[in-house]
Amino acid sequence: LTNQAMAPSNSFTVSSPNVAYTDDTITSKYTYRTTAIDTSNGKVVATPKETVYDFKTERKVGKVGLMMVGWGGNNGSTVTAGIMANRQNLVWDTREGQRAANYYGSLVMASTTKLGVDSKSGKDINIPLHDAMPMVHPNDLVIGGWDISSLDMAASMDRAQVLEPTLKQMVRKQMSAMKPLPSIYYPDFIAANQGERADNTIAGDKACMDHVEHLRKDIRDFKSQNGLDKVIVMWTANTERYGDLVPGVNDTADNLMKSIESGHAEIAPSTVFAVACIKEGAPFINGSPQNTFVPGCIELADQHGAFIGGDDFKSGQTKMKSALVDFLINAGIKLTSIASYNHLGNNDGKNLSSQKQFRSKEISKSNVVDDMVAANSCLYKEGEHPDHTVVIKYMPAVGDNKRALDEYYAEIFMGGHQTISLFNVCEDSLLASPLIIDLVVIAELMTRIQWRNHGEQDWKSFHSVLSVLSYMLKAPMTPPGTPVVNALGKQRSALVNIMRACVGLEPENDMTLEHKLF
Ligand code: NAI
Ligand code: DG6
Repeated sequence: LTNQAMAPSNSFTVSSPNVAYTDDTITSKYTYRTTAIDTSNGKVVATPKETVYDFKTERKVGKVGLMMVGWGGNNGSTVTAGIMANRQNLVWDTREGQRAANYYGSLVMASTTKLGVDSKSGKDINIPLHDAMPMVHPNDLVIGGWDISSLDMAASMDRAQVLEPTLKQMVRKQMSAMKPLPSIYYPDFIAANQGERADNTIAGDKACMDHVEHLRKDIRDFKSQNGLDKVIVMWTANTERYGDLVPGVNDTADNLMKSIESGHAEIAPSTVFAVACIKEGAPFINGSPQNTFVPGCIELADQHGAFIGGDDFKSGQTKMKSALVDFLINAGIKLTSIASYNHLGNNDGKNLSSQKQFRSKEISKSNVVDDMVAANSCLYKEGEHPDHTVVIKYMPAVGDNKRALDEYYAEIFMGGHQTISLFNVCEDSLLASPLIIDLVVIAELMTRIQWRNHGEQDWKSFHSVLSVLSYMLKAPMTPPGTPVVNALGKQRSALVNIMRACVGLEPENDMTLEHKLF
């Protein structure tokens, strides 16, 4: 091991006795500093604590495939066309002038992070997040997937009504050559109004092992046909209803597998996909709100050391909420109610006009401020919580241009009130597509990182449940028994600082003492 090799794909090297580069790996010895609190004896005693870890990252990214469930939907077709446009550096005419392909909205591709301070000028040096570690470039993703609708991707993109006609024309030929694989369809799980598009289905209307095996073979075939090193699978299909959690049915990995074998009616298509991916070792991410990851599924992932992540893309209204509420409560302002209305006219909105599917979305949109409220005992008594309501209405005329209206009502100094009103209009799928990219890029990265307690022999992977994906998800799943963090800033810091630890750098702490102590 040396500490001075530079891989061409990396934008910087770390010069430190704690970091070693080989052609294949980056290894860091990292001291994780936390504060342990002891409240016994009626006192609160804070003690600095240090844990030393080693991290090892494989530098070779390899050839990566992205398979989307619901490929022919608005998100699936938009992200596919977007990646093609980027790959070819396309420029197209719009009524507002020319537009060029970009990755705006992607944390990985369009945001930067402070690497450090230039020792000569004292200025911050910022790098694209994508350069913080070796990551797959989205332009290099090989894309495929499944849909219960047989439309090819060009027709799907037309149906979605998201992209400019001039752009669609430029990718039409390639898109028309892409056809979704048939998928499993259990009508009870999505709205009845979706039935008319289900013309591309695998026989059978409830879970069975044949379905698991069929999907596993689809993944293997996609991998071998395209010479891929790995495949990441993303659920961007319709929101399903919640599955009932039934003891003996989906509470343990064994019971879940038995329930699939016996065709139990409470096993959702998304759970069957998750099981197939877990068995195939393909990371599976749920971009919709339903409880795909029943306890038995999480246990199965853990048993197989397979990565899972979810739930529900955090694109617009909720992303604003998880930033704004964090700001308000951390500013000492007592938020007392949030009213969130939205209406949209795309197929997602049509599916959500059905009560059971709406309920899944209502749950994922409603829990996003809990941790911020619970953390501030100056403002909120134990168990006290702001009122929070979520309304979604289907309004066909506005298509994918979702309207989100939010009113935040807060109590300020001496009984006064502050009302903040937001009106957010945007193409829903243009916000969700970059999140799909981020989720894939980061999930892939996590497949190449290992850790161990310093001094131990054996390397391990991160926990199966990838909570590091939280920034992109409305209802972030965390390893069982661990806290959920919803605050957007904290989610970003966790992600960026884990990347820094993997290359042996301290967390970015924003103290900037070098500019204060001289
Ligand atoms: P969409 O309705 O346009 O696309 C969903 C696709 O899934 C459809 O093409 C449908 O035929 C297909 N499908 C349904 N069941 C399937 C199955 N069992 N197997 C394979 N394909 C299946 O919806 P859109 O707008 O693309 O959104 C997708 C999901 O992402 C929805 O659950 C939505 O709630 C969620 N989401 C979307 C966000 C956004 O901003 N667009 C943000 C957060 C979540
Ligand atoms: C309307 O709420 C439909 C939903 O699918 C949302 O568009 C989607 O979940 C995005 O929600 P948010 O709160 O992240 O903008």
